[in-house]
This record gives sequence, C-alpha cells and structure tokens, in this order.
Amino acid sequence: MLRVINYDHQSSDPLETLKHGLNAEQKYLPCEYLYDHTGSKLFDEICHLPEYYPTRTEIGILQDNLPSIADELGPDTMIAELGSGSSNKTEFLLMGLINPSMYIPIDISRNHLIESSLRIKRDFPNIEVVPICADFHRNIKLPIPTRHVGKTVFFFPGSTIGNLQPHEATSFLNRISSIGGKDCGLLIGVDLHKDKQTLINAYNDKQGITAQFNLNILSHINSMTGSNFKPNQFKHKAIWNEQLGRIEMHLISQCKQIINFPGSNITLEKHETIRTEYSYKYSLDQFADTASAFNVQHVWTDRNNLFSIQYLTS
Ligand code: AVI
Repeated sequence: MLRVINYDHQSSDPLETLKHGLNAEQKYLPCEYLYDHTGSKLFDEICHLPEYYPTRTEIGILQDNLPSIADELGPDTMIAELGSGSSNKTEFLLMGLINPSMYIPIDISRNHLIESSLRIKRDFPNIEVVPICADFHRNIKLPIPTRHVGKTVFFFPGSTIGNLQPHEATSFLNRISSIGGKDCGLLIGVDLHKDKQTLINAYNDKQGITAQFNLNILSHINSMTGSNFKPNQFKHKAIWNEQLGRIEMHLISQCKQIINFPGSNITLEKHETIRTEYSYKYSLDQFADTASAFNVQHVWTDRNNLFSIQYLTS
C-alpha cells in the first residue's frame, strides 16, 4: 500500500499570468509551461544529447563521490526530493547512503509520482516511501516519520534552481529551509560558469531537439487557452547573457503577426521575441551567497568543473 499525500493548491489564474507575460515590454511565458506531456518527453531526449552536459556530468559526480556524500549526510536520513519526476538520480543516491530510512518524492505529476514511488518501494524494501503530490513551490509539510530518522535532507538535482532568478532562488531556498526545520540539509545540483561555446551548444543542439522543446510551449499554450500561435512562424534562439550569467531561451517571431488570445489580441512585430526560460549558471561564491539560508558544507565537481553537487545545512 502506498500512502500518497495530496495538496490541492489554490493556483493563481493561469490565463492572467500568461496574459501579463504576453503584454510585457519583453514578452515572456513562464518556463513551467514548457513541460506538458510532449515537452517532458522532449526534455528527456535533451538529457541524452551529446551537447547537453549537465545530466551525464551530474550523474558522474554522484557516482564517483557516493561514499563521501553518504559520509556527509550521515546514517538513517530522510530524503525529500523536490520535483522528483522519474526519480532516476535518486536510485544512485539511495544505493550509496547508509541505511536511509525514508524517501519523500514531491512532484506535481501524479502518474509519474506513483509509478516511480512504487519502483523505489520495490527496489528498496527497507525504505519507507511517502510521496507528496504537490507543487513544491507552494507551502507543504513533510510527514512525521513513524520510525527513527537521521537528518532531513532535501535532494534537488538537475540545476533546476538555475531556472529561477537569483533573488527568487534565495526566497525559494529560505522557504525550503523553514519546511525542513532546524538542522536540515540540502543536496543540490548547481550548474557552473564555463566557456561560452559549451553553453551555447548545450542549448542549440545540432538535432534541433531543444528548438522543438522551446516551440512546443506555443502548442501547449494553444491547447490550454484556445489561442492560435503558429509554431512554424517562430524560431528558437538561445543566447548566453555574459553580464547576468544566464542562458536565455527565446522564440523569435518570423513576421509581424496578431495572435488571438482569450480576452486580448497580442501583436508581435517581425523579429520580436518571447522569452521562455532563463538558465542561470553560478560561480561557487555566487551560489553560496544566493543560498543564504544554508551553509555550504561540501562541494563535489567533475574534473572539468562543468557542474557541481553541493551539500548545505541550515
Ligand atoms: C530543467 N532545467 C534545469 C533545464 C536547463 O538546463 O535549464 C531546462 C532546459 N532548457 C533547455 N534545455 C534544458
């Protein structure tokens, strides 16, 4: 039997949020709308692309440093994973930890959550698995353990933190630290600054999968709202903003066009862009400042310093 904790968040009106973004001076769509069913499948493909270094580098760091990670986290940990998805990286982590006692995957997608929770429960029969179906950006409470547990450690891999602006990342991590209570830990994947070409290539792959992923947001918005974006009248663009240390994904309008959007028409000039995502890259010092609710205890990197896994405590 799997006990699932459900949160029915009162979400703000998505139409209003979208309309606000499409009427802004620099038009934007919130990046969470990249992930409908097709978008999530395309993102899985991105993770296997030769140019997209983060996924394989992070898994490599995790595998190469498991004993040291296990040592830092200590025995009997309760692991709460933020945005657990298919919990693929978690398997590696749970295999290496010393007698982990509880695993709490937190994800908005119920099907994904139940499927991966059942798999973890089967593969790790000694670990109590209590999934929470919720948006981890909202307020949640962790379940009270039924047996002795060591530290509560949030696991947040994939450098998803980079999709928030630094000030948003700071408030998000403040909230996580208050959910975890005093003396909680955070094991987090953070993408690092590197040469411009590696970054540009990672977001402009030769097969055009990232372009499909980016353009798919328009089809998703059409099916959500009844708008009539024509994805073939846009082109994918990903640039490195050196000054702000971030990749920016945009969709460039190929002509002047008027989009029917519920409640208002949206006019796009030729070459005007809609921003769909920021992906911030950090130096170690910048990230330590951003995660001000926590203290950095240990940083593991790959030999080329492309990516880091960091352990922080509150
Ligand atoms: C999910 N997130 C960390 C990815 C990133 O690299 O910012 C999303 C992504 N966008 C384009 N490629 C991958």
